[in-house]
Amino acid sequence: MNTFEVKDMTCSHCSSTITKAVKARDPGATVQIDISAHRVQIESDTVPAGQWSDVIRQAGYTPVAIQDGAQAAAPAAAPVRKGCCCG
Ligand SMILES: [Cu+2]
Repeated sequence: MNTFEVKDMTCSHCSSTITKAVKARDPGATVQIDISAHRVQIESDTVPAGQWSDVIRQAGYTPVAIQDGAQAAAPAAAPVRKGCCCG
């Protein structure tokens, strides 16, 4: 299980963009998104855990990896661009 906090994911458009990006990388992956908590959980048997933050970043969002049960750390850098028109 890979868990990310994605602060710039703010609506269902954002979550569908991220879901599509994940499915494009691994059609068999399971994606669980909680928009109000800005959480993305990805389960995949084939893609190494370290690659998912890049997948989310390339979709235009700013993921912060979360250890199980831990609080998200502050993002290392400001977002390159806003992920969505609604932000
Ligand atoms: Cu949005």
